[in-house]
Amino acid sequence: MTDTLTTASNTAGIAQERRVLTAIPGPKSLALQERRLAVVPVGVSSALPVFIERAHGAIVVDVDGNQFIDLGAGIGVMTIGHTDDAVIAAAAAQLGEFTHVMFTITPYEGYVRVAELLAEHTPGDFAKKTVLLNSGAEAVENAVKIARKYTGRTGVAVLDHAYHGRTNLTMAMTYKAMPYKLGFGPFAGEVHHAPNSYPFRDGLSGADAAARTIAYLEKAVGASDLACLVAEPIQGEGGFVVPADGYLPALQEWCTANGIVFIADEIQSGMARTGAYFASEHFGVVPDMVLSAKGIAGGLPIAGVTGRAEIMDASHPGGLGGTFAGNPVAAAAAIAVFDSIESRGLLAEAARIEGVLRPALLALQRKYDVIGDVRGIGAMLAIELVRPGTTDPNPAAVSAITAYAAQHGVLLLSAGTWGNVIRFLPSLAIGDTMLAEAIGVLDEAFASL
Ligand code: PLZ
Repeated sequence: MTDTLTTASNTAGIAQERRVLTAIPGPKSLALQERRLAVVPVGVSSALPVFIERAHGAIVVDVDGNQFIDLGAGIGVMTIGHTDDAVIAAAAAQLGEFTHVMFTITPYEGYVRVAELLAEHTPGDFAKKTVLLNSGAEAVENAVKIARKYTGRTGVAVLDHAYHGRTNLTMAMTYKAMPYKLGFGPFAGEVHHAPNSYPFRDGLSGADAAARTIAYLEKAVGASDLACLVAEPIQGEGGFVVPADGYLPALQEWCTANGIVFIADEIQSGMARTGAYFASEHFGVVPDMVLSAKGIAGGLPIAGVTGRAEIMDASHPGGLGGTFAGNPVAAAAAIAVFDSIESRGLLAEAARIEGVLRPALLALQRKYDVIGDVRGIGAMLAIELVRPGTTDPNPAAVSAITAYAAQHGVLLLSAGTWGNVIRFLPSLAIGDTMLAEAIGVLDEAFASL
């Protein structure tokens, strides 16, 4: 794949190259940051206060003209690349037709088409239905709501190190207190946190880790009180934690045996990121419900809960909805994203990226003993940093590496319960040359530690 992209948009002139022209942040960003601090609360902080003006492909350009190689894609949203022609064209065409009528007043085809595409591309060949929402957290909320209605039970099981959102229920479902929960309670009840599978830290086989999860839930809650178990097939904010083989199938089997709805939160891991439409496929699980958001619409806000028709139909008419939910412009963009994944063979691009990035990360691990683990699938890879010779988390090294990278024109995201993970989730449009260049900067960053 070449590093030259063409586009119909006014971002056509953005060369797919790294360019550092000023100190980072530059003077214009600093001035904007000052305005921002006066009117935006400190609770909404930014990992890197450089203000973005334009973006294309895998490059974001700041107001000072600096060009960054984007290895985070806005946390896995810009999966098919920034300002993608097909997405722009589809959204623009819809903008000129109508932007809102509200599906629960008068419906439109785009919503139905997105539901058809999700039914087709989520795991499982049974009848499925989809409700569309605006955000990942809202999808999680609705999945729980539907599972409760279907089962007539209240309990919600989640896994340690999970992230499910920032609303009241999803804060309760999220593991990490700081920054997501501290002082923001009381939280929704009936949420139960069970141990997960974290091979690097627990050393357990999938079967043993699942036995531990299940034993906890049976003892502390009781299977018959659980409406659903919500799990990220690969934990996102938790640090791209890939469960041991057999862990997820064992959980699913237990859920099925006990009438518990098995829900895959694929908000970060889904939509082609791992080289499959949904990461569940890599683990051989077919969830009762799959949640999607982030990468589904090229940056426009839309999210979906897709599940077995009989579960999804448990809600009475009028029980599900929302003003902007399934917005027609976002739906048009989502259809263009699905089309692009097919017509451009983007699932294979995730494998190509893994083919370049994984060996490079493993080589860095051999060189720098601060890298304790290299893991992930497709274009969802991570390194976990430790104090050399131990598994003690090393968040200071992550801060130093991400700061060095930013100074040198590479946007890198951290993750993990201890903030000691660097995650790589670039756009599938990133070329090999830019990947290699970013790896070069990463190598320099580790050398500078
Ligand atoms: N479930 C698995 O990854 C969003 C949030 C970053 P929303 N993750 C990034 C932040 O600091 O807010 C996420 C996720 C998984 C749910 C969500 C929530 O999705 O669209 O942010 O609500």
